Amino acid sequence: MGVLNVTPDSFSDGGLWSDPARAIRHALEMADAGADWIDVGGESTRPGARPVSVEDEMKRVIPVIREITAARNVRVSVDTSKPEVMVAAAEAGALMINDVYALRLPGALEAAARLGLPVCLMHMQGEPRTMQDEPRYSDVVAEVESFLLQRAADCVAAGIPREQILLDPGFGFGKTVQHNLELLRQLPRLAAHGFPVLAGLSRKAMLGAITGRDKDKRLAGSLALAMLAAQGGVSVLRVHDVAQTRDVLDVLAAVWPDSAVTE
Ligand code: 7PJ
Repeated sequence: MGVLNVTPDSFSDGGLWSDPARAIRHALEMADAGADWIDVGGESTRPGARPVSVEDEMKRVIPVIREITAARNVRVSVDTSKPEVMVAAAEAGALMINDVYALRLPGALEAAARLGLPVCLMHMQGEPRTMQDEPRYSDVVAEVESFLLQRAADCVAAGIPREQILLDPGFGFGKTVQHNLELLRQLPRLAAHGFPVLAGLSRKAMLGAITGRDKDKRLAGSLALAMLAAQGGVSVLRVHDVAQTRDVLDVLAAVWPDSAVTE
């Protein structure tokens, strides 16, 4: 899954693709490089980021989704928490809802269920503005797991079929480096529940902490994490560097044919 942030202030490619024509070109490059999904987001979830209005988020993402789906045979997911944006994105051709709030905002669960699209439920402790201030868990893996399973049960109760639900531990969302590493080590446990697991590790701050490198120099670290996550049973990798990640997965699939990431 290739990341397309159509925002002025995202984690690692902030502002780069905020011009729609450039954003679309970048999305098509990622599709040609082997992305099965393009994840289009119009609201930054970076620590400290400001909220965006429904209107502004729509203006950013809807034309881009429309153009990507018209130009290439690639599936688009929409990275949003707002029910209005979910509905408009689906109408524009989006085929999955990726929500860092796991459909907890008012109306989001009902909107997603009505649309009948697959949903990715992500764990986040707190909210983006303050989530990295002092993340605390008594058992991070158990807490993330039980939150995600409860949200999945809520989705099923709302009418979303089990097969349409993906789980994501939310690396970097209200977590210290140690929390992230523990979640990474325990991915097989999360994957054991039968829901496909999605992981976003690409260029994240934990790599800055581990390697000491700035965001634009985290490719090797990101690829190492992609390999580890794939071996941990992840089904979808949300990444910035699609071609290079493809190579990693091709190598992994050659060595261990059964471990191939499916999307
Ligand atoms: C994630 C996401 C993630 C899911 C972002 C960044 C931050 N959605 N949106 N999982 N991260 N599902 O790309 O660094 O990890 S925005």
